[in-house]
Amino acid sequence: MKDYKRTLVTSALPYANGPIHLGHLAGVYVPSDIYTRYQRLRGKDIIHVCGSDEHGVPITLKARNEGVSPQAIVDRYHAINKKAFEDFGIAFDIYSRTSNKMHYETASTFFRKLYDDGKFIEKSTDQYFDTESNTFLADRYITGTCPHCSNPEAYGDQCEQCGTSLSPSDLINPTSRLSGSKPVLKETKHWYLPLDKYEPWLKQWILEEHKEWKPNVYGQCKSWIDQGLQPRAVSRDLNWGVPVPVENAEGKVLYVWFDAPIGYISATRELTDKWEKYWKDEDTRMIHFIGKDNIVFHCIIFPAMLKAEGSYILPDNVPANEFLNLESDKISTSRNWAVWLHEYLEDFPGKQDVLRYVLCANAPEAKDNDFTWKDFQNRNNNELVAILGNFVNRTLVLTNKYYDGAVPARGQLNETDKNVLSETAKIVESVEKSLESFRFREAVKLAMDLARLGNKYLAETEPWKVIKTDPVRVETILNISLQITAGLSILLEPFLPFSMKKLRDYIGLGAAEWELLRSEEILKPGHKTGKPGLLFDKVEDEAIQVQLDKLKNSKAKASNEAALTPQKEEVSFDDFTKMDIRTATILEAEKVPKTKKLIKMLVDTGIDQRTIVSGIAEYYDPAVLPGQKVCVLVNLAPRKIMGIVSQGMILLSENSDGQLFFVEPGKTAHNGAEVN
Ligand code: B3M
Ligand code: ZN
Repeated sequence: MKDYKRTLVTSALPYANGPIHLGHLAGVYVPSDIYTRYQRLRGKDIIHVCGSDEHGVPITLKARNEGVSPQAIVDRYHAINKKAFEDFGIAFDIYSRTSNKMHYETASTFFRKLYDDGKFIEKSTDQYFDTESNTFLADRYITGTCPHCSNPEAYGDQCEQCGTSLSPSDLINPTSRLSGSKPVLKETKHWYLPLDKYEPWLKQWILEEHKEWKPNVYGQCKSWIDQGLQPRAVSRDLNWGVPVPVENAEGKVLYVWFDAPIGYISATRELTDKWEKYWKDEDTRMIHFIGKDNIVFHCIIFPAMLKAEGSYILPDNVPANEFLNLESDKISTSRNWAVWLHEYLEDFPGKQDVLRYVLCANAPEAKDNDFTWKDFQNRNNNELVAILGNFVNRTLVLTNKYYDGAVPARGQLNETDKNVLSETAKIVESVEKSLESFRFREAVKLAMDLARLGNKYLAETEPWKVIKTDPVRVETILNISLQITAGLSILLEPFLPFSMKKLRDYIGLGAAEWELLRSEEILKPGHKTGKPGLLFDKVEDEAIQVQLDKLKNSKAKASNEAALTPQKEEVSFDDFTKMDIRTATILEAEKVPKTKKLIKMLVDTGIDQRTIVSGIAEYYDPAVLPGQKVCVLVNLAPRKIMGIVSQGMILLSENSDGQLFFVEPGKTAHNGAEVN
């Protein structure tokens, strides 16, 4: 690898429309902080930039729902998230924000350069426009009927019932979420980055020159490039964002994913007037830390923007992590299925390092992984307390007991001593190699091996016994144990900054200097160590149960809110009698190909045998359905779903935990019996 003079580390800018949760930490911020802390300890010239991503439709939607301005939303969450990162020791050199002046100026200048250099395609297309609120509608602002499954509440970009991704023009009866009115198609001009033109260069730069990128990153880039790159709109008809800096562009802003990565540049400009040596000097190594959903933006779109602008360096590596699930379920803000950092600290005050440790040891580096509170408890109790805490505590207690805290001089080294010292050096080297290769799970396990080595050394040498017969020997044993203790306080600093600072205070060691790990003795004979405290304490079952109950309540509450919709408006008896509901039996059932949720059934309604399609594939195996008695609304107008004509609707109820159930008639009900 090239010998760079300096490193620029960026961490994905979290949207300022909600708090940070442990998935964010695991995916992006613990790895980027570990890497940056390590490089700083090695004395490298490195900066770490981050900040709030404050534009985009979700922020304007949240503002509308709360009846406040987008600025109020981003001000709230910028402050919450900035504090959460500080509380967890994520040591950015700057945590900026993209609604500030520096960013507007940086992003506008960047866009204008590409515009003036003729790098954009200008194209006018028809977009949905809400005449009542006089605004163009972003995809999420439009709902309508899904053409595939007839879900009446599908969004302009996706149907959440059958999972199909859509564009607004696919929707049947599109409706504006702003005014409820029917939007009209209106011509609008936007600027497009012709990614297709950069395809040959991206093929060479990524697929040929960066084969060392993590397989999950390289693979995603390859599949995007193999599918063929298309021009991508870099502006939107919105009133919240960086205004498009060209004439006659009122009401148009930069697309959030165009301006956000430029936020890394603006943050650097805020941090240092020497920002160009980080962004425009080939002797700088740029590394982006992100989650897998941001790979295309950081490996394809942003590099194409940088290449088009012409004066910037390109990322040398993008070690993206996969996703972390929580108790075997996807983390979800809307279902409150998450562990929010500020809430974690309320429940586990002072235990930031425990979460950092568990999220690193269990990181989704190559594939999605699962966080469980049981694993959190086990790793705290069986690793941090029983291995690391236990070793350093025994060493310091014995040093205080035998030498009043002073480091004893070592005497003649025997084979065991020599092995421990050479093993220690090997562990340090292996931790460095893992960290340099962004293998943080491996690195933290290797670092903890040093504590395991220390425990084994004490168990083999038994100073508490030997003290009676050979006190000189004990001086050597404890000298070596103290060197290992000091070594741990430096080696684990990137992972456990709070606890290792405490440990260095106990042993009277100042700032962690990585080079000390190569010295013969970190703590010299006669050096005074202090009174040891407990670095970690046990997490009890009750504390874990509280967290599990919290999650269970969230799930019940979320689905309860979903299921217990308020009573609908009153209907007359005549309205009801229009509906013809019959008892029926399912004869055949099969999954609808290319959908996640749909099953096609042949149903005997007593009147006839007919085909009905239902969104129940996530709850029922088609094989068990033949013979199932159901109630069917037989006079519902037929609907085409994924090309299948569905004649009627099988009545289903949704339980509080989101489970779907058939509304079943009595066992002896005949097919065709009327339900009144
Ligand atoms: N705001 C993070 C996300 O997709 C997105 C990252 C921007 S980094 C320039 O949640
Ligand atoms: Zn659908």
